[in-house]
Order: sequence, then structure tokens, then C-alpha cells
Amino acid sequence: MQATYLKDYLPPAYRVTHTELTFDLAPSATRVKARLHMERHPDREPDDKETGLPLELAGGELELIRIAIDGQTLEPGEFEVGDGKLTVATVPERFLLDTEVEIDPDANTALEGLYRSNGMFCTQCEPEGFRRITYYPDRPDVMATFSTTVIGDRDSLPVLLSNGNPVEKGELPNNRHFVTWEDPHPKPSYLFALVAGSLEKVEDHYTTMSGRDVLLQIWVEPENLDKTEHAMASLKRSMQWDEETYGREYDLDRFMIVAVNDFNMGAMENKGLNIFNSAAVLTHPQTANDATFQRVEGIVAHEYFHNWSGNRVTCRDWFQLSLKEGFTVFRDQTFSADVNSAAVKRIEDVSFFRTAQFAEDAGPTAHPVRPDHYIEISNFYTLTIYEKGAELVRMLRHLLGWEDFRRGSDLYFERFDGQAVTIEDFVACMAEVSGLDLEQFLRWYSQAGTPEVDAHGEYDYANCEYRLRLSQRTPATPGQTGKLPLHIPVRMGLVGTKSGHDLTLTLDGEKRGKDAVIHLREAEQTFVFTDVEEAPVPSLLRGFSAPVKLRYPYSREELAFLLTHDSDGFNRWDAGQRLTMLALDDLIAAHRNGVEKVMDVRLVEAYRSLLNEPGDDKAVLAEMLTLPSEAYIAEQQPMVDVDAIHAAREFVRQSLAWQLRDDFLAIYRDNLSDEPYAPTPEQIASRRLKNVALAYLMSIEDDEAIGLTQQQLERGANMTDVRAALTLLAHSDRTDLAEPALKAFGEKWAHDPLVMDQWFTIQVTRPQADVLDRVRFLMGHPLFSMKNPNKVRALIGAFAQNRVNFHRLDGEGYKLLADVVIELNRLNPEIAARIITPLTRWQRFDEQRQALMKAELERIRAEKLSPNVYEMVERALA
Ligand code: HT7
Ligand code: ZN
Repeated sequence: MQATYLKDYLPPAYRVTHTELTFDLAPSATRVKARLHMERHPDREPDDKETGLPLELAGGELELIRIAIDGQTLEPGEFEVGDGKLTVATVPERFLLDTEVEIDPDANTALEGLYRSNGMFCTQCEPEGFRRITYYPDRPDVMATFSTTVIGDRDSLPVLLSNGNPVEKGELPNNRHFVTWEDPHPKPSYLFALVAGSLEKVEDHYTTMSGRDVLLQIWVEPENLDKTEHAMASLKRSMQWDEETYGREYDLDRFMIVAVNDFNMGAMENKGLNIFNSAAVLTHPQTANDATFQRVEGIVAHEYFHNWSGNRVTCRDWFQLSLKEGFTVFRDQTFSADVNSAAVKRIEDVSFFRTAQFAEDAGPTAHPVRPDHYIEISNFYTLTIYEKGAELVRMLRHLLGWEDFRRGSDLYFERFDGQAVTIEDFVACMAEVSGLDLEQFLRWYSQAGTPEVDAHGEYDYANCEYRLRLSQRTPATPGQTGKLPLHIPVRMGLVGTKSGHDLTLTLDGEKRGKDAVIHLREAEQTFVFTDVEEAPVPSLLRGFSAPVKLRYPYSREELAFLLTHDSDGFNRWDAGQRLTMLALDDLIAAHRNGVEKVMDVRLVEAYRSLLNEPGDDKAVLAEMLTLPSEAYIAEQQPMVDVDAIHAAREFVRQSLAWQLRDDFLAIYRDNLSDEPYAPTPEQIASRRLKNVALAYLMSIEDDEAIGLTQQQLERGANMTDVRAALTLLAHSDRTDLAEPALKAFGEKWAHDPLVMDQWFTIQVTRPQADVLDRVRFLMGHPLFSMKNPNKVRALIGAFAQNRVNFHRLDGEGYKLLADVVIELNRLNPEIAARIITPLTRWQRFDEQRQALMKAELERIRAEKLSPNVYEMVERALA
């Protein structure tokens, strides 16, 4: 299968200035007429003036009915169809192209292009789905205005939506009707959207900063009308935040969101008509937990922010994907930090990043934030493009300071409005407004892998100097050896061991305050701080100021000191994580060597002080009390021993619970509340703290805790508390408690697909050894469907995260996943290529597991594969 290379980029031979589409909708035979106003691109000179440049349009799964140029129907022989494209050898400089195709939405299980979900027609065009709707130059640097007429059955499809504003509607013979939509903003085809179905709406209004009224609509199936309030409130908050923070105003008269059940990702930012996975938009206190409320808020914001970072200014080609995704994730992260607890948001984002993106960067599918080649671009909607891309934008914000960063962003939007541009264009705006040289910084975009920074500090009592030596190295990644040093901003402080306070930082004779950013640019660099009056403990990489692995040989005493004295909340949390990791390392070694496990008393004492002097930030306290996940611990080990990690973590959990039982109980009781549910930061923090404490107590099957958990479940105050309690019961060894609770929950919520997704997940993430049979059993449940990505994620995806069970030594976990990948490869290649990820990480395990995982990858490789799965398997086995 052929790869596409960044170095081969050429502008399109022909561009489209205006696109007219007519859809005559029918479930298995939809007719699409397209009229494209086309002209030769001024930057593409033909090699031969006589014949000009051929016209090539992308297309797949289309049945061509007719093609005409300037009204003249082309005869077979005057054009060619094959290999995913339609070619016309000679065309005029400027012309009208008419095509008519037939497509089959019902047969479209890949959920790319036009498909049906629960009887509703909907589209997903990013990255290359539009070519499954009509023949088109389906690439982001072709931007056109669109006029779309949607025709459908009046009874089954009363609602007909597309991008922009409705300009005409009317009745047609045979009980059909139509609506015509016009989108005045030029856009690439990946932002096209169409929805038709029997939907109902919730409406609101927003007045923009210049006083324009915008109609806001959320369209859902009738039974979900009571689950839209939070998304609507989140949308209005996002619109206001983007005006206040980035000066960006919405630019159409209406903004619509539609919820669909079958969707490959979270949501899609189509111009004026965002399409959302129902799991990413619907909430109700009884059906969604706090994490879902916060996720919905973040995704609504993300898609809305794309209106500028992605839609008004888009990507020149798909190699630039992080231009829109990295910047938009950075924007949504900052938004969520502003409207919730900023410290907790950063802790959550970084712990996820260090677990999942670091693993990606260290594995066989590692790639730069701007990749230089791909076989299937859908495989590159990755944590590297999204989350690492956001970290790079965050570093730019730190390097420039907020004011210059905002000026750079203003310049970028102004200069490139309505254009398709590159990452260099973005960084150049930042360099221009700040005068900074960002040449070395650009390496972050082209170099894959996580840099490792080693730090060593020495205090010179005689001269009151602190010498900090930093060195950096980025390990080789597939296809990229010889890495160059990066420009790494290290935010830091020196905490005095006597005073317990941050000391003033004097570097090169210049006073830099108590918290400063030093710039590591060389492979090795020493920073000499003068006038340091007491021996300090360094607090490095505050707020995770760069996406690197920082190693400093902290003693446990130094970490306990930072845990209480660091002025940076993020680094206080990080010191706790490092301290816990040291204890876990000893216990993992003890387990492997068959030696008795002994709990580190210093860790118990550190937790005791946290519980006894809780401070006033409950949200941060809950994070501090949360042990690193098994996945994070695994990421820190040279070779992953799933059983030792599980045993060591359980040992720490239970030891803390035994020794601090009364403190946890007090925390639980202090955070009980009768207040009606609201997704406010205060309430969320309180519920989280309460449920973290309950989880410790349930780990030792404390009788009182069992009673409290059952009460919490029966009370059913909200899904946060219910789900937490149900999970604790279902994951305990007490089958007598687990089974009736699961049964009752399953019966109560059988009508609600999103709640049933949670029910599936809770069952397949149990640590007990019978889980694999349960997964197989649940795959036969009437509500499970391989065609619904949410169900696949809830059952199979969640099982693959159940480390002790997925990595069973008999290889049955791997086999199950491989069977699913093979089936999905046929039904939905995008999902197949995502769900395969845990198998691609075989290098991290012992020889026996490696062999089992590779055997399953080979079994998949022997199938007739989609480009998506082919690329993943080839990279995994390379
Ligand atoms: N920009 C959107 C990406 C997306 C997508 C990508 C591949 C396959 C299906 C997809 N659905 C949506 C989502 C976003 O980042 O906002
Ligand atoms: Zn996005």
C-alpha cells in the first residue's frame, strides 16, 4: 500500500470556488448531484501547454451515473474511473463540472461519508470521508463556499440540516420535502455536514461581543431532550470565553449541535453544524457522572474553538493536522482550567499524558507532531498530534508570555483568515510578534520521541552557589536515529531546606524572582545560581513546563519535603507521585523475588499528614490521595511485569487503608451531602474525595465501608455516586454483593445505551480472573453490537485496559482482541486500527507474552487488510 510524503506536497491542479450539492436521500440508494465551479490553480503550471493538467478527483464506493463538463455529458473513454479516483485528461482553465452518483448509506458500516445511525442520516467527512459522498478534490487546501439542497421523506425525515443558513424550503411530490442551506464561508470538504432524521431540538440564544444574535440549537432523539442542558451551558460559556480570551467571535447566525449514537470519535467541528457522539454531549445527573459532565464541557468547547483554529484558518495538508488539533486542545485545556480547578485540570492532563503519550512515543507507532509520511491519515489522530501538539503550543505560550502569545494568535488569525496553512506559518507569527528566534523550537515538530532530561544539583556552602547541571537526550524512534538537542523551557524554583520557602533565583548576576524559566538548548548545560543563602531542594519542571521525562536523584526525604513545602501545586502532587513510585519500585522487586512485602512507613506518614491537614483544596487533595494507575507504573518500568505491578499497587492501597482507616472514614463522612446535584467544581471535588476514601476502605472489605457503599448505591443520588459504589461492589471479591448489584443496575437502565456502556465497562474491568468469560458472554448480549463504536470501546477497549486479565499468560486476552480486530477490519477499519493499539506494544513485556502478542499480530497480518490496519500491523512488526 502506498505512502504519502510531506516532501511531495504540491498545490492542487484545480480548485473549486463554489460547490452546489443536491442529496436525494434513500437508505440504500441516495443520489448525490454535484456542480463544482472549478478553475486551474494559479500556482500549478502545466508541463505541456497543449494538454494542460489532468483533472483528478478522489472518490470511493460511488456509482457514477453521469459526468458533464460545461453542460456536455462525457462519454466512456473521455474519463477514467479507478484506483480511488476519477480522471479527465483535458479540461478548460475554468469550467463547471456536473456529476451524479449513487451511494448506499445503509451499507456504510465504516461510518465515513454518509451513513445511517438509528434511522438518522449523518455524515463524517474528516479526514477523507467526503470522497465517499461525491467525486471531489478532497483535500483541505481546496476551500469553497457550499450550497446544499437536502431532499427527504416528509414523515421519516422531518428535519433536514446542513452547514450555514437555511435559505429555501418546500414541498415535493411523493410526500417528499427539501431544504436548501448556504454556507458563505469557504471551507474544505472535510467540514461538510448533513443530518436528516426525526429529531427534536432545544434552543437558546447568544449575543456576541459585537451585539449579533446567534441561534443555538441542540438536536437529539426525543427521549434525550432532558440531557442537553449542560452542553448548552457549556457552549455559551465557550463562546464567551473565546471572545474574552482570544477576541474570537462566532460568524454565522446559527450554531447547531446534533447527537448521534454511531460515531467513530468524540465529535466533529463541521462549520455551523457540529456532529457529536451522543456520549460526548448528553448528560443528566442520573445517567452521567462528574467525569462525563467535565468531558462534555471540554469537547463542546473544543469543537466550538475549532471554528477559528481549524475552520476559518485550516491546514494546508494532513501533515499539518496538529496545527488545528494541538492549538485547539491547548485552547480547550485552558478553558477547562479557567472554569474549573486549574491545578486539578493540569494534574489530570499531565498524568494522562505521561501515561499514554509517553507510551506512544516509546512504541513502534511513534511519530513526530508533524509526521513526514503516512499510509492512512486516520491513523494519525493520535495523542502525539493532539496532546503533545498542545504541549508545544503551551511551551510557546510560556516562552512568549501571554501578551505576546495573544498578539501572535491575533496575527495568525488575521493574516491567514480563509486560508489553508502550515505549522511554520503559525510559529512564524509567534516569532514575528515576540522577536524570539524559534528555529530550534521548530525541531519539536519534526523530531519524535520523548526527551529525557537528567538533572544534578550541588550546593556550594562556601560560595553560596547552587550548580544545576542539565543534560538532554532523545532516544531513537522508528525511522529516526540521530536526534538533535531541543529548546526546553524548564520552569523551576529552589526551595530552602531551612526556611521551607522559595529562594530568590540569581542567574548570571540577574535576579530572576522566585520562580523562573531557564532555557536548556544544548545537550548539556550548567546553570550557576548565586547568592543562594541556604541549601535548597530544586523544584524542577514546574507545571510540567515541557513534555520531557525529568530524572533527578531525589531522596525520599527530599520528596517528602517538597510534598509539603513546594509552592507549586503541580510539583507538590508530583513529589507525592515520585515518593509513591519509589515505594512501589521496592514492592515490585520484592514481589518478583518472592520476598515479603514491607510497606514504607514514610509513605504512610506522608498520607497521614495529607489526611490530617487537608488544606482547603479538596480537588487537589483527592488527586494527591490517588495512587498512580497500573498503566502509569508500567510506563516507568524497564520491563512490564503486570502481576507484580498489580500486587504491589494493591499492597500499597490496602496498607494505607488498614493504617489510616479512621482518617479515610472521617473524610468520607465529612463529604456526604444532601445538596441537589450540580456539576460545580466544589461539588465535584467533594464527591471525588469521598469516593477516593471509600475506595481505600473497600480495598480491605471493611464491613462498615461495605454498608456505606450499599447505602450510596441504593440512595441513587446521582450517577457519580452510583457508579462509584457499583464499581466498588462489582470489583470486590464478594460475588454475593457484586452480582445482585450488577443485575439490578442492568435491568433498571436497559433502555439507556449510554448507561449500559458504563455497565459493560464496569464488568470487564474487574480484576477477578473470570473476566474473559464475561467479556465473551457480554459480546452476545442483545445490546452489544460490533457496529457501534461506543459499545466496542465500552466492552473490548475497556477489557484491553484491564491489565492483569488482558495480559493473561495463556494468551486468550490477546486472541480475543485479535478476533475483534479481524472482524472490525471488515466493518469499521478506523475503529479496528485504534482498538489494536495494546497489541502493538509487545516490546514492553516478557518473552512469553511478546511471543503471544506477535503471534496474534501475525494472524491479523495474514488477513486481507484495510490500509488502516495494515499500516498499524506493519509498524508494530517492523
Ligand atoms: N477534528 C475531529 C476529528 C474527527 C475524526 C477523525 C477521524 C475519524 C473520525 C473523526 N471524527 C472526528 C475531531 C476533533 O478533533 O475535534
Ligand atoms: Zn479537534
